[in-house]
Amino acid sequence: LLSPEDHVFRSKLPDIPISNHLPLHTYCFQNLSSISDKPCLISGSSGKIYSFHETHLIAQKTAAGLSNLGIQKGDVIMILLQNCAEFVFAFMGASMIGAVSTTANPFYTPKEIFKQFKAARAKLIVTQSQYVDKLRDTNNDDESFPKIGEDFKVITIDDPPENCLDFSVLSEANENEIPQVSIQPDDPVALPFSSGTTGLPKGVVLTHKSLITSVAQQVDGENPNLHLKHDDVVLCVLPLFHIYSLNSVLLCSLRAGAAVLLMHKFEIGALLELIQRHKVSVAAVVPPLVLALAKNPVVAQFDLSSIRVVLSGAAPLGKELEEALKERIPQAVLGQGYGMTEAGPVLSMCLGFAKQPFPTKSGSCGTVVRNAELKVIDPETGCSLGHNQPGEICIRGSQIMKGYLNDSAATAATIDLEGWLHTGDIGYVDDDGEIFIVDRVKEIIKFKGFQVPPAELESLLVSHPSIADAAVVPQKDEVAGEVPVAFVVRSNGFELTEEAVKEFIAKQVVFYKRLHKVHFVHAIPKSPSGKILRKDLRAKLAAA
Ligand code: AYL
Repeated sequence: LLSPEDHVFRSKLPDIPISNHLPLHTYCFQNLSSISDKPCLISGSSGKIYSFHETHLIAQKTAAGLSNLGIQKGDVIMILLQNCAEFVFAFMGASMIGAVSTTANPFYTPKEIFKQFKAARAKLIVTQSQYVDKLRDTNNDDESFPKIGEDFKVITIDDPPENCLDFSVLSEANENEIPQVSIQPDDPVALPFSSGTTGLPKGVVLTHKSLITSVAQQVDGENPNLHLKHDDVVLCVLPLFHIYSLNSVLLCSLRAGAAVLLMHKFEIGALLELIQRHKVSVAAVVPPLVLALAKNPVVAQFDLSSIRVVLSGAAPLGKELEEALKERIPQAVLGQGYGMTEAGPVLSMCLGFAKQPFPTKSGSCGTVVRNAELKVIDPETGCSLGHNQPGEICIRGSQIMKGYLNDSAATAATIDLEGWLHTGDIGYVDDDGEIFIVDRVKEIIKFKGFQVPPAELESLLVSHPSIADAAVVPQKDEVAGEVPVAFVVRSNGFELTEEAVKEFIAKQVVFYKRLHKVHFVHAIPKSPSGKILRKDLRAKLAAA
């Protein structure tokens, strides 16, 4: 499968055997007997602690409960929750009966939730009572939401509103009633949504095998790339509905026997207080959080000496910011992980986090994970490049997605015939094997690590009667990294203000997809084949 001319980069760590023939839950709880009484989940808000034994048992009960409600192998449930223990029980419980979890942002608008719910063909939603109103069909003018209780079931983790069920129907079921199912390595277990290199959000099929491989690449082996210990307390403030936190925080901690401190939302004071109180030792963050930790004066009032590892990922981290945080938390190793939902998600991770660490450079996104191959290709010719030459990063290994849900064309455009997944990121590998990302050739805009798919905003914009054409591109932003801005062509003779356009979008999308600026233009630059010339628009912004 390897073309002889391919230049392939590998980890400095040797390949290891990976138990990716197991179901994900079996793998994650494989060491249960030796850590049974240790804290597994700590609720930041209530202080409640679930041991590994309890977490496993409640997940089993939840599995039985889901089955009692008619959920079968291959069925999809939607988890629409902020971080909480029930998220973990629902996800692991679904895995135990061969069901699949699609995770979504509870701040999504009804329209956004409905789209994902429908595309995933979910049968049940686990959520909080405050979000149930969004699931009622009165919210959708164009398409009607299926009916709660009739077409799908809704479980709430707090007092259930009308036609909804209490989470106890899951968590208090009889664990002996879990149906016997045979789970194959290639069966799906998670279905996050991502727009990938182009277009609208698509379901990313992650199998038991892909997630086990990814977790093992991080935390398994004699010298794990990300060394998590039994006495570690891992901060889980990033949302579990995003694959970064789900994989690198939750699944990795479960496997390694580390405790997970769950915070349902980010608030700097509460965060610092919890780090101090629970002696957080490993913190997974995104660049805007690094900014807060490095620059906010309130940080000086707290004891952060327990932190030994800070992992930043999901968006580029500025070198200066990295240096600034190092000054504040000098005892910690600060490094990056680089991931993409479709890649399972982790492509590379800082080798300074290893049990026997390697020296690393600031600004690097780490080294390709073990048991995987990475290459850098010339975007024009497709030829692989050697050290220090920037090109499109491609990855191959058992961790990558099986494909997009019901979209073989998009899958074929992302994973080539030789099994290489093309990331749409431009980067290079230096002489020490460290990866540096320098640009992005794909459309996606990253607001604080969240995906903003331009195609989604463009299709909303052109649905407006006074808009003839539109394009959305990223603009650099100090705090968020990037923000979406629009170029809009008004329909002949129509009056339309910037405020009206912003407002029109704002009421249809989650907060981070809101437009920060609207430029009215006479035409959108396009290639002869009709593709928006995004580079030209980005250049226009940079010049302004
Ligand atoms: P998605 N530096 C620069 N860009 C990054 C980085 C990074 N460290 N990490 C991710 N990106 C960008 O699907 C890049 O453009 O997954 C990439 O293609 O929401 C895109 O974000 C993917 O966005 C980890 C660490 C998971 C990171 C992740 C990232 C998941 C984000 C697990 O341990």
